[in-house]
Amino acid sequence: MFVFALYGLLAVSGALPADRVDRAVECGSQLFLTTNFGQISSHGGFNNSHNYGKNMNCIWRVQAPEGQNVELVAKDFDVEADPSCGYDYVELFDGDSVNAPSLGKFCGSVFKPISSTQRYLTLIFVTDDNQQQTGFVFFYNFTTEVIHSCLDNQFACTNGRCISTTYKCDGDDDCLDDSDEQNCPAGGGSGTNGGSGACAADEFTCPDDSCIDRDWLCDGDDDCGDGADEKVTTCRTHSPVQAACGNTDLTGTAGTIKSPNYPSNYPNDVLCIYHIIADASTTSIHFKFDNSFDVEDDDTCQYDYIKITTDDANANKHGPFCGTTAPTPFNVPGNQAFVMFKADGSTVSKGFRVDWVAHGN
Ligand SMILES: *[C@@H]1O[C@H](CO)[C@@H](O)[C@H](O)[C@H]1NC(C)=O
Ligand SMILES: *[C@@H]1O[C@H](CO)[C@@H](O)[C@H](O)[C@H]1NC(C)=O
Ligand SMILES: [Ca+2]
Repeated sequence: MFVFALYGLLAVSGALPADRVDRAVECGSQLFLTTNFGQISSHGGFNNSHNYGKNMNCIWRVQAPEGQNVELVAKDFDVEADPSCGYDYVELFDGDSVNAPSLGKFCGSVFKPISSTQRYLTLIFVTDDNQQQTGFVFFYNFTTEVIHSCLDNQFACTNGRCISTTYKCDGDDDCLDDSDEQNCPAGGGSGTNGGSGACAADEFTCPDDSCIDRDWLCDGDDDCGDGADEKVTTCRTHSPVQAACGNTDLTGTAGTIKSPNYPSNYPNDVLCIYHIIADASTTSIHFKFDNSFDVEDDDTCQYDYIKITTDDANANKHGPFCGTTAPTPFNVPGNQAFVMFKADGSTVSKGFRVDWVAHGN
């Protein structure tokens, strides 16, 4: 592990583009923080009553001595609140990179002490271009304890991980020890009707146990009220429209995704879901659309659309896109992204081509 960490540092400092060096000074650090009783603040202006910036994407990694864990305690915490932390958030990873298991996303004004379960803790701070708050100051120290308390809107997995309660009994093993799929009501666990078991077979159970028509899934409207019915993973497992394309995991460092038959017209009634899992060293994925873009136009893109997300409801949501103007290029933080294309039962168009490239640190 030690050798690996050293190698990582050398590799990073050798290949750092200039803009990344600047950004590392502004927020985050390419270096491991190794001094006990340290402090991490969201941005330099914290003490000067400046709110944090727009479109931030910072990373800090703390390294405790072998045999100790990293404990993180908030002195101040104020990050744009959202039920799924979909806009601005702190995310913690139990390891030396963002590829380690997530300990959860945090936003709002409550942050309970938490520790890693091994010597490394990775912390990212991601903000969008809307609404900035005062940010945070964390203290960290090294401890032999494992400190963990999930937030009110989180489910505590048996293995200690905290996941959004919306993932409980949704048919996917989000805890990675399947504890979120245990003790589900009868009728649940199979991927449909996982919530309360009280909804009809052609209905979807929202996290608050209300029932919505399954035709409303992935139609661009937030019918559950918390975004659960518009999540790509929900579309993948619960939508009545079968994924005719995609449904595969795309790996590597770059690729191209096209609508079916592109540049000829795509067919009616298609759902394509691609899950990009880029190489482990990836810190963001860059998306660039071909100018030749044509997806059935509508003011709200309710009929046919493409969207790209990290699948936390509204987190890092790009799209839905439709019409004849290609979306401008953008980055999605982390090494994973979902690309979803949906077409309804009428009016077909030429579609899209989008190239993605993984960027490392
Ligand atoms: C803010 O000011 C306090 C007291 O002057 C100082 O201890 C602390 O390090 C400062 N924090 C930041 C983020 O600059
Ligand atoms: C780490 O800091 C927290 C919060 O100040 C404190 O409760 C805890 O005892 C500290 N742990 C160690 C090992 O110093
Ligand atoms: Ca919907």
